[in-house]
Amino acid sequence: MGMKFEPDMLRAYFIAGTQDIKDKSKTLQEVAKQAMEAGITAFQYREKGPGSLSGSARDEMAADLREMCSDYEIPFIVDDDVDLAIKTNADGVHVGQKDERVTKVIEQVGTKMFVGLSCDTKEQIDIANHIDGISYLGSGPVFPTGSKADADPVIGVDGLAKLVKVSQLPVVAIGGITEKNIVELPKTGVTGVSVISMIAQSDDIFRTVKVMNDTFRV
Ligand code: TZP
Ligand code: MG
Repeated sequence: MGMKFEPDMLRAYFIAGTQDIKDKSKTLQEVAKQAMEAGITAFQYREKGPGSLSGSARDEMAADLREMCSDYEIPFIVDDDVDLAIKTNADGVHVGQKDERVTKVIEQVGTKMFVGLSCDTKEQIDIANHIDGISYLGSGPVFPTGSKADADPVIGVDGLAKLVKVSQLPVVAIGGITEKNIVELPKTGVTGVSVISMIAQSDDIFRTVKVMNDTFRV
């Protein structure tokens, strides 16, 4: 049994895989460790797309990051891979609409870890509201993103606010969030933000994570 889900975990949520570290003088472990030192509230391992690891290299990376999350007492969440989540004893697993079916994932691991689901339409949220075993929703992309080649259309700040109204679960915003535009998000009712490049490409991870935490601290 992993860490129990708390909405606070969504405040400063860092998502990353090897492909997101563009400055190859740094490793993902180094960037993740700095982000943890700086106070991220959750980490999701998302090894996907060009430049990502596979096989045993991926398993070893996952094991490293899992251990670091335990040390820093933040949840380790695996994107779209129930087997890897089980292997690493993850605290959570996150799936999208095009990934493994969320009801199947809940059946497989719902007693052992929490489950997050990406929803970017009201219809998807209506369905999620009626599924027992989902802990939080991720909604976006709020702004244009360069981190996901097959990202769905941008929903904007107003679109996000409409989704939060419909959701019975806490919502974390995703997609194109920066230190500039993050100020537009608390008014939508989201619990926090999940980001890739804002941290992975930051010139000062401590400042960046502080902005995230300060924006959403209750
Ligand atoms: N899902 C929707 S947008 C996105 C994902 C995984 C990428 C977010 O990356 P960034 O760099 O924070 O825009
Ligand atoms: Mg996915």
